[in-house]
Amino acid sequence: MKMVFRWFGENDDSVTLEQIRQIPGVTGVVGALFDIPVGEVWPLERILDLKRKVEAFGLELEVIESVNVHEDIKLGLPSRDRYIENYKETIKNLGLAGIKVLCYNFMPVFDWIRTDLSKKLPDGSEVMAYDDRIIKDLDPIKLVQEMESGSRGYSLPGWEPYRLKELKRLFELYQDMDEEKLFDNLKYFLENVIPVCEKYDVKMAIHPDDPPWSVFGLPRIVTNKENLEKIINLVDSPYNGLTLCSGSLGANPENNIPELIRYFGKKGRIHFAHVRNIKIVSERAFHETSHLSSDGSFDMFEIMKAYYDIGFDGYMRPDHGRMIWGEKARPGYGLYDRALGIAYLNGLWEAINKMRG
Ligand SMILES: [Mn+2]
Repeated sequence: MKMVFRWFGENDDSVTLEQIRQIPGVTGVVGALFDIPVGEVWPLERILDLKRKVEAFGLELEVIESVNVHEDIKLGLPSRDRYIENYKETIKNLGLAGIKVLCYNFMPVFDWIRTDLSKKLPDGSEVMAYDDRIIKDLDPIKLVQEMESGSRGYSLPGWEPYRLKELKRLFELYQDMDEEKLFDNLKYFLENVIPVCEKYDVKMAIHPDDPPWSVFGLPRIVTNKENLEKIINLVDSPYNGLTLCSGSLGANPENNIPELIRYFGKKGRIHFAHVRNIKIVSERAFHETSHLSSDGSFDMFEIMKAYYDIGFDGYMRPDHGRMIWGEKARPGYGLYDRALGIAYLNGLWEAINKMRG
């Protein structure tokens, strides 16, 4: 297991590489080029430039999160071929730069969704929360405005302005889209890009939908065991793999996270692990928590044990953290609570390792 930490770059992150390198056990960062418009090629020189910056602090850059997939690809429009060609070029450049894993998602229109970016917990810490009852009565445009006003001035990954300015048009385009058609479009995408991944040794790792159910009537397919199985079989290659995000999949209590880790881990298809806890408060309502088992709904010991038992040698990162100790940062992505999460996960790992002897 290689412990890594998500970093948004020197212009858009309150956390510095200097700080990240001081978190015990962290070997690298998860990065991206956030200024390149979706659908455009990531130039090799820009990727190398980012890599050099990261390596100057003794850290590795081997995981990218995310290269966003253009809506025309998800929609299966004729224009998708041009964007897929660009995506293939980006994969090639990432491979030439030594990137090993590419995390992406296939969620229509929206990326991850929360109804509250700074819910206050009894101890004064702030977390992100989701409640389906709020979503049901909400105009998507209103949600976008709330996400923007709650982001403390940082761009939120997945909520880039380009994606949202055409909201109305996108909803119309998705009107006739069902899960089956979305699967077909993912298959077409993967059939085209996986051969390039194999050639340049870059593993695709699809991130689950967050939350793992339909929102605003839009189809979502990266949601449960059955669908994950279907996805890895769309193109049967070790390069067609998963980012197993416990907090996303686990929002549906029917998803047994340790079981999913063991099942897909044994198939060699988990390339990237997002490990975090959430507290499910009622059906389709949850808030984020510290990583500690007793603070949330998951048994983090069982989750880490599952990774240990499958001999997981991929990349792992803590996922969202709480906002604590007065820190001002992008919601979910402060330094303090994610660093605490890493210390805790590393502690579990060491204990399991010594226990297993
Ligand atoms: Mn995640």
